[in-house]
Parts: sequence; structure tokens; C-alpha cells
Amino acid sequence: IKLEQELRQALNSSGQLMLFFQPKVALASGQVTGVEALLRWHHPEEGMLSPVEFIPIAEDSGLIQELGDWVIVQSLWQLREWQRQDIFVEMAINVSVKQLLRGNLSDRITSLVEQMEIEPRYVQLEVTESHIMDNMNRIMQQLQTLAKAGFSLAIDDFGTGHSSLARLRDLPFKVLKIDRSFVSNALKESKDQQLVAAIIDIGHSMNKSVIAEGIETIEQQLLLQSLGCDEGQGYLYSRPRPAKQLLGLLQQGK
Ligand code: G
Ligand code: G
Ligand code: NA
Ligand code: MN
Repeated sequence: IKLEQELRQALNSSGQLMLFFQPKVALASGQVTGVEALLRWHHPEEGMLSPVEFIPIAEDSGLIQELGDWVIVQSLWQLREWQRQDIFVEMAINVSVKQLLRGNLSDRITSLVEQMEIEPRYVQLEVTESHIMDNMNRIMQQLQTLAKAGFSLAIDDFGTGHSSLARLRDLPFKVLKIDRSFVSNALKESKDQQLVAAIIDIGHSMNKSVIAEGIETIEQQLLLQSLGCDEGQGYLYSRPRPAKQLLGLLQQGK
């Protein structure tokens, strides 16, 4: 309850909530293709809190709607700032299934990108696999509306949920993100390596682009490259950082 009240206050005051951004790179060229926005809460007493500590509280209390809106507005604002500096990358925003179930996400985000003069194809929404199948019908409808409006959709933490492959094929996801637990084990266990190879092939056979998260070493990068993975994300390229600290990296490829 205390954390919930404090989160409510954080939303109404300035400076406590902030977004960090982590680059995604094309494995073939090394070019930065996009960034993922990752929420941070600088709590006055507890210090920096990870979203895993407060997103569940936000989801249970309903605050996730307001918090999710804050994240969307801030990340679109940053995307527009970069575009003004002639930096065109995709902005990936994590959305909770609770935000999708509310039902008007597509309308709200569409009106925001219109106001800000951002093309929706630069905006990617990441939805965690494990929560999708629980509410399949309503979520399917929301995802289709978002895809029709031109947004790009990614299925996050793939491999940790229990998706039906038939359903997965029919959902309008453009991108499949392999959960980082598989990436970190791929070099240690040949079974995990085979699993990663299989996930990449499944993704491609469904016409999806595949990104591996949690790449920390050159060896992991080389392995994923050799398996035909399209993109990578992880500490090898950059930790999540404030926008200012990423400017150099984003300008490099230009
Ligand atoms: O760096 P990391 O600690 O940022 O993120 C931990 C988890 O929190 C990840 O599963 C990530 O997807 C999730 N997360 C980060 N930012 C957001 C956000 O803005 N909204 C939601 N719903 N989840 C987020
Ligand atoms: O669930 P989601 O995939 O959105 O989570 C992203 C999480 O992974 C964030 O907590 C982010 O800080 C973390 N992360 C990003 N890159 C790496 C990495 O290379 N190694 C590890 N261990 N964590 C990472
Ligand atoms: Na994510
Ligand atoms: Mn993930």
C-alpha cells in the first residue's frame, strides 16, 4: 500500500520516474535499428527501483494505466526529439496486457503520434508472451487494431510462456524476442543452442523478425549471427542509459 501511494505521488511529481533506453542492433551490419524504453523509478528513500519491483503493484492497483500513458508520452517525446536531430530509429515500448485489455490503447496512441507527427511504423509495442494467451480473444482484437494503425508489434520474453504455435502464427506480431535466459545458456548447453536455433527457425517460418536479448559477449553474438538471428540487444552493445548518454552511439551510424 505504501509503495502504491508513493508511486501515485511519483506520477504527479517530477523527476522520480524516468526512462532509460537500450539500443537494438542489426546483427549483420552492427547498425542500431532501435531502442527499448525501460522505466526507472528513483525512489526518494529506496534509491533506484527496477520495474520488476513496482510494475506488478501498478498492475494490481490499476495505476498501470496512468503509468503506461506516462511511459508512452515520454518515449514518443524522446523519439520526436531524436527525429528532429535526424536520428531515425524504432522506439520499442513495453505495454502490459492490462493496458491492452482496457481497450482504447490504439486510439490513444494513434492520436498521440498524430499530434507529434510521428509515423506509427517507428513505434514498436512489446507484449510479454506469458500474458497473451490468457485473454486471447480480446487481445487478438486489440493487437489487430494496433497493427492496422501501422504500429509494429513484438512478442517479448519468447520461450517462457506457453503460446500455441497456431495462435502465434495468426497474431500480427512482426518481431519475436528470444528471452535472455536462452541466450545466456546457449553457449553452455548444446540443447539450449539447439532450442535457440529452433526458435529462430520458427520465427522465420512465420515471417517474423527475430531478436535475441541479453547478449553480453562476442561469442554469443557470433553464435546468434551464425544461426541467422536478425537483431540483438544486450550489455555487449550498451546497458540501458538515459537518452543523453546514447546520443553518440545513435549518431555513429549516420
Ligand atoms: O531493465 P529492466 O529492469 O528494465 O526491466 C525489467 C522488466 O520490466 C522487463 O520485463 C521489462 O520489460 C519491464 N519493463 C520495463 N519498462 C517497462 C514499462 O514501461 N512498462 C512495462 N509494463 N514493463 C516495463
Ligand atoms: O522483459 P524485458 O525483456 O523487457 O527485460 C529487459 C531486461 O533485461 C531489463 O531488465 C534490462 O535491463 C535487462 N537486460 C538488458 N540487457 C541485458 C544483458 O545483456 N544482460 C542481462 N543480464 N540483462 C539485460
Ligand atoms: Na521488453
Ligand atoms: Mn524481454
